[in-house]
Amino acid sequence: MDNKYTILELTDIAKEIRKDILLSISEAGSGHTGGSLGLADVFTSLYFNILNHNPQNPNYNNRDRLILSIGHVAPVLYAALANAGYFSKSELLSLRKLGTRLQGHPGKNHNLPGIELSSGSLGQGLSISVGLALSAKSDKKKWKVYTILGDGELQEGSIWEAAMSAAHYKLNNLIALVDRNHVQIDGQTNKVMDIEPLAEKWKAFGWNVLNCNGNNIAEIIDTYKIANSEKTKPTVIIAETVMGKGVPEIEGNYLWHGKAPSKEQAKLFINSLR
Ligand SMILES: Cc1ncc(C[n+]2csc(CCOP(=O)(O)OP(=O)(O)O)c2C)c(N)n1
Repeated sequence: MDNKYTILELTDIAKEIRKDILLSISEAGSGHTGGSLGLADVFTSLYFNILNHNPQNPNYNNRDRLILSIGHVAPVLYAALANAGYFSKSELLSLRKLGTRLQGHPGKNHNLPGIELSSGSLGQGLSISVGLALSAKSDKKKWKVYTILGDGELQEGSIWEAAMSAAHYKLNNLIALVDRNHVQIDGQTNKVMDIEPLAEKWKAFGWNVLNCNGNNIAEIIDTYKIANSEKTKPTVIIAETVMGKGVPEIEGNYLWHGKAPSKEQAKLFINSLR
């Protein structure tokens, strides 16, 4: 995509996405607020700067593929897609309602434009990304695969099988980002099942490892640009984020992993968005 937005404009878009996350989840009465808010800056950077995509022609062959492995943060994906113009923003209020295209986890068979993968069962997205990246390479295509992983999700063994094969096949067209918010459904990752030393693990599996502040849009964009220049290895970006980022009342609190604000709370949270 063209560099048509300034960092200030992207910051405003991220705020709008956070607002839409809070409105859609509070309307639904259930959903994953914390991780969705924490990833708003990453999704803004991807859909409004990094990805080659076209909301008017969502399935064109040479588009980059955004693979959301942690399907539970669907609200941030839906809000980013709607703000990018894939579908009307009013549809965001149908989140999790019976029979709608915006189910609690993304489903390809619901025909929502921009959805590349049905996900929600943790640990599968990286293997699928490896398959996609391999097929792009063997077809000599230029498109890339951008995968979003959770830090708690990395406790799934299947992630590491995929990591091993991505390096083996030299998939430099695969860029994964780990949402390193240090929490998961039951508490802090280092208490539930420690994943450190994380950068060393990915390096040992043959990956190019980059770090960034996942709530700083300028840094996220710069880091993806560096990742895009890698010639031989898959890249992982370990993005430090804050669960619930933007809403001071819930920042860093794992209890907001899967909790919805009431409509009254959502109004207060939207007013306090920063
Ligand atoms: C295979 C599988 N096991 C368990 C779950 C239930 N689950 C959904 S999200 C989640 C926690 C994931 O942690 P993390 O990746 O850190 O996401 P965050 O809490 O930061 O949103 C769990 C255990 C699932 N969706 N899939």
